[in-house]
Amino acid sequence: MTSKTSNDKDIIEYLLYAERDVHEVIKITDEYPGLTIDQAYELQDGLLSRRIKENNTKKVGIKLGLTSKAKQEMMGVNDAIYGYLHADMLAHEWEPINRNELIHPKIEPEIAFFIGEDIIGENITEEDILRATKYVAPALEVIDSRYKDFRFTLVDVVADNCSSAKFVVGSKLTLPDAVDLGNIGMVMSKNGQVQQTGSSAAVLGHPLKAMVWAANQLGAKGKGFKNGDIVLSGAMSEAITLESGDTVVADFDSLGAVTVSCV
Ligand code: OOG
Ligand code: MG
Repeated sequence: MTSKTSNDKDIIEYLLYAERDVHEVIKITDEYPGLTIDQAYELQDGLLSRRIKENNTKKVGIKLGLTSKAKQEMMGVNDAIYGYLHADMLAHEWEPINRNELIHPKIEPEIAFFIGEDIIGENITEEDILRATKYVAPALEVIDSRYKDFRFTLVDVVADNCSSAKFVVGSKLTLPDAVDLGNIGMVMSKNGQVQQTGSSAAVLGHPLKAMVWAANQLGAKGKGFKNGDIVLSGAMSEAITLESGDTVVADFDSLGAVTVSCV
């Protein structure tokens, strides 16, 4: 039997190379059914330090996931999840994403928060988040679970950095108190056809609630949102598939639109 430490190393390499070599892998809980959610976050930490070294990149923000009740029910969980965004995941509206670099990408509409001061601690409130938010902006997140058929348990997805792959932020920045953040409608189209509609109310009832949840989870570990971070607050609708030749537009009330294309 191998020690916990060498298992951790094996799992981290397994997920790192799945991403690098663009191939899907069997979910880790098939081999390690006893893993806990705390261990999954430790694996995520280990994976991200390795990823930063390997890709010569750095942390630029945080993403929240499973913030909608519908998605939580689908997975049989009561909790959202969080992962990290790296500089090499940042994509641009003017530069198509390369389908060859991804396994089976899906795309989802989100509100991005630009954090202007550190929020590290516990008992963080919505007011604290609002005060620390410089701007909000429309965003699209490309998720690309490294697991076969995009199927996983909560432990699997947390260890896999919550399926993070790419993200694009629209260029229009809005002051957070200039809009009703809890009630922003959104229409997402692919190649000119409407695919999903949604509302920011789908994000734990209000995106600020999701932000508070994450800040306090991080705070309990001595971490938090940092000045300069971009935080993706969670999908406002179901994700849709992204294939070569697709152009996806998410158009948000008050915040404007953001576009991604894929070659
Ligand atoms: C997990 C990541 C979910 C979101 O916004 O809910 C996520 C997944 O569904 O692969 O990023
Ligand atoms: Mg997401």
